[in-house]
Amino acid sequence: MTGYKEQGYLYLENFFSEFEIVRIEKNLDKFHQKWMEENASYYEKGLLNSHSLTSGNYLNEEDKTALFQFITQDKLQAIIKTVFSETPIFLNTQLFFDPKNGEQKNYWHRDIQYTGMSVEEQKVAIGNQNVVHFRIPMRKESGIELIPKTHREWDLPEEFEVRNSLNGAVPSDDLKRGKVIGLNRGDVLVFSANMIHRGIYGQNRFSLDVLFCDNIPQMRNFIDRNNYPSKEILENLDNTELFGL
Ligand SMILES: O=C(O)CCC(=O)C(=O)O
Repeated sequence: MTGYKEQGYLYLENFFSEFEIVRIEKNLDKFHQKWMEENASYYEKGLLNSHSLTSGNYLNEEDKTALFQFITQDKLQAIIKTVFSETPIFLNTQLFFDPKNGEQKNYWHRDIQYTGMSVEEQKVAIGNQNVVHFRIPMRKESGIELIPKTHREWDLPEEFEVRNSLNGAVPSDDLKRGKVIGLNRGDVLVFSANMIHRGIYGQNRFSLDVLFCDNIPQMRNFIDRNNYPSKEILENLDNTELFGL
């Protein structure tokens, strides 16, 4: 499990057994079905992900417990320890699926570019603030394209132009340093949200992303405590330090 700190990502093939995946898959399907019923207009307009599976009422307490037990299991904890220098905290969950329109273009970005920070602030922040995605695909998918090492390194000029649509470039333009990581059911891709990356759509993808971040005041502002486990659920979990406890 080496390489994350230098490269900004970690690809673990065949990490989960079929048994482990099946246990959460039915909950993800249930959430997605309800989300689609209530958010059809956003899906029509191009939305390709939902979030906050552990808040709201699409899932019941039993479903949420199963999801939290998956998130806090020792096996994932072992990766978390190699990725973060200090114990991180749980940020949220997301589901990624294909956009309705098969022609819709993907977009290179760093998650941090949407936080309202200036470019100068972002350059500093990628050195000392971390949000990490654990992508867990339910199906074979084309995966994520990323630029290794950019979790700590700033863009080349053409990369900055592409993700910010400058000088005639558009965010879906190909980038020379891009590396595609295709994924299969059972695999995990751990990657820093600081990195320059984009999703590759197609193959009817359906992936759970679990996000963790540094337990520091700047990041705690982004946490919605409604996504955290209830007292009753916490009693059934290990590794509760992931919730700052
Ligand atoms: O899979 C995608 O469509 C994009 C994923 C992504 O950009 C992210 O997780 O931050």
